[in-house]
Amino acid sequence: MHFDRKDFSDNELISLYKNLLFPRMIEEKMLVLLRQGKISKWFSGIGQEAISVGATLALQPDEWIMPLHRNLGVFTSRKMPLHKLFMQWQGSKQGYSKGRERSFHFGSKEHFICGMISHLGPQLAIADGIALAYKLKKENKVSITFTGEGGTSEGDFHEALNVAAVWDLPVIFIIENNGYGLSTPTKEQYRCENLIDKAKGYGMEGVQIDGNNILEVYDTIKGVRDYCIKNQKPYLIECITFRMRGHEEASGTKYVPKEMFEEWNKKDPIINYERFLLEENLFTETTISEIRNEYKAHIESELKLGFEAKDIKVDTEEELNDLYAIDSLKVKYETSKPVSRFTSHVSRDLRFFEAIKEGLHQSMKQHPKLILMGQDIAEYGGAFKITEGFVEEFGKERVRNTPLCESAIVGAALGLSLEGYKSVMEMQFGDFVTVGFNQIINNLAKINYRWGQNADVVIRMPTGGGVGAGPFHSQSNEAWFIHTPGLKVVYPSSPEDAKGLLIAAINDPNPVMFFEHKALYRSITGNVPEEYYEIEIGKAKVVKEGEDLSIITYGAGVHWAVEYANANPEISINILDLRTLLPLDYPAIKEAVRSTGKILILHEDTLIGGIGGEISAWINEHCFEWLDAPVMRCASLDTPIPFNLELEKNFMAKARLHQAIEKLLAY
Ligand SMILES: Cc1ncc(C[n+]2csc(CCOP(=O)(O)OP(=O)(O)O)c2C)c(N)n1
Ligand SMILES: [Mg+2]
Repeated sequence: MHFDRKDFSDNELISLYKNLLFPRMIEEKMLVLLRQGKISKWFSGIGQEAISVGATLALQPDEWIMPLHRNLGVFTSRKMPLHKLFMQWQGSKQGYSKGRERSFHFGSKEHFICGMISHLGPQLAIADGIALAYKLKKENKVSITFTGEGGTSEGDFHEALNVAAVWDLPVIFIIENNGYGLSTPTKEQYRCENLIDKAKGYGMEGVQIDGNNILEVYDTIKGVRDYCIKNQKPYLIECITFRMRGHEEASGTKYVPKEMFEEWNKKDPIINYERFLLEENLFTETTISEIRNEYKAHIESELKLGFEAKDIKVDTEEELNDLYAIDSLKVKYETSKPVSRFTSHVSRDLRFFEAIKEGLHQSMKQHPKLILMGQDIAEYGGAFKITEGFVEEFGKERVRNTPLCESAIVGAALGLSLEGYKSVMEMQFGDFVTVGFNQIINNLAKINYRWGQNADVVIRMPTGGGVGAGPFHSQSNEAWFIHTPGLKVVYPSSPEDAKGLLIAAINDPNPVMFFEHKALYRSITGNVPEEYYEIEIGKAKVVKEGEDLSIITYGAGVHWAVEYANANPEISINILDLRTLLPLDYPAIKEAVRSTGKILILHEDTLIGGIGGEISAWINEHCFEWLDAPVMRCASLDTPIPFNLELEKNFMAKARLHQAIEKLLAY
């Protein structure tokens, strides 16, 4: 292994050595502890330390890193206190995730480390968002993100690299090619000769380096960092290395030919570098022993501290409270009203889409750090023209057309949030959320609970049918998100609510799925205040009072219910518009039951697993005494949504509304 010291100072070279040695010594100690049954298993980075360490040291301490499961060297090189890391690995409350996350699946804002989720690839696009924030702030910084060679097969890899290239983002993508993805060798993972060849395909520069040579890694990444900042471009680096232990400790290495270990043992990053430093007379064997002894003592004392962690005291309230970042629900509406309502009393009629547009427009003025992202939202104005004229007013930097890649854009939105930006992403159609699903469900929703980082992101979801758009432009998929703790799900039915709720969603520091029924965009008109105002998330609204039965509904369902009530004035119908589906307004639901004793839950979503089932169960548990009939549901057919208008009409819940009301009244 050839080491080129270039013009690195002696101190720099020795410091690199120490940083390289430290994670190795920690892991060697952990192997002992594992055998003694004192800690749980983890993913070993033995043999690959030069990459984590070199990359981290090549950056400034306030540049974000997106490490993965094999990157202990990132955590140690960012000088995280070792005892706290031990506490983390033991699942202690005093670790970095209050005992909620395992091994390396946690982050720390203080150390500018973003915690991974198990799915690996999603880390990559978060780096895009962070780099975008740096770019917008005109800061001379890069973000750096890791993937194994296995992870390069994930779609996330493609999307993240492509977005970084198209948006000219200063991101360093590091591939740690260690020969295996669990048991899968590279020849079963990809067909190109070298992964670095992919850089060209994305229109970015790339280099393949010896990942076991700390000087090569450190020097290359330092240079690449300068390149990325100066040219405002991403860069791909493939580090060739080898996994010296099993996929995770205790999982074995039977599938790896013995000769490989022999070969790579000779390339050990620490032993080779040590030899080089001895040859350069930078230190002696005695210094090495001194350094080792010092670390040994440090590790022992930190371990002792780590094992002093107290047992977890389970506190259900704290568990639930940490789901959301301090939010509008808890503080804003109870203590003060920072966002006024109806002070000027000036209002006029707007169509549903115009109200959304106005809410978005006023929010862009209110928050200079609000970024809009979506396909065709800039010059084209979006598929539904919600953002028409925005790019002219707010510029290309804040109104961003995206490539066709929902997953990376949700990931980038999260990255923006890490750097203090708000973002609204427009799904061109709510149906396409499926290809951004993982980032929403597993990253946005869970991150605050996992390690206290909020995801200040709103995802606008043009939703629903009734316009003959067929199975993939018409779905109601709100129930998928209602089942995901950590998200908020908002679904307005009137122009006034749409504007106020969208403003509230953008002000809310948590991830909000904002459903906009497409059929309402241009068919509904209503009075909308001109001013900037919020409608509280989590509060339902009585649309119409009545005594014979209550219809609990939302979205298009509200209009079906009102239409029905108007056409049948002899029936006194109470209509409750939920407006927010997560969290639900239980007191309002209770009141709807108490006031009529007969409940029909109406939604355009299909029946099985729809929110109607959840509300019905809740009423059954909490309002049984007030019921005069079983809670009934009226929902769409449990089929995909057909294209033909007659078939679609029949599919819709509305087709069975009359029947459902008759049945309930007759009970
Ligand atoms: C989406 C997804 N599929 C499968 C897994 C299971 N899994 C965890 S790590 C891993 C191998 C990863 O290989 P590579 O990217 O080369 O990283 P390495 O472990 O070699 O560092 C697999 C298959 C996962 N975590 N996520
Ligand atoms: Mg691998």
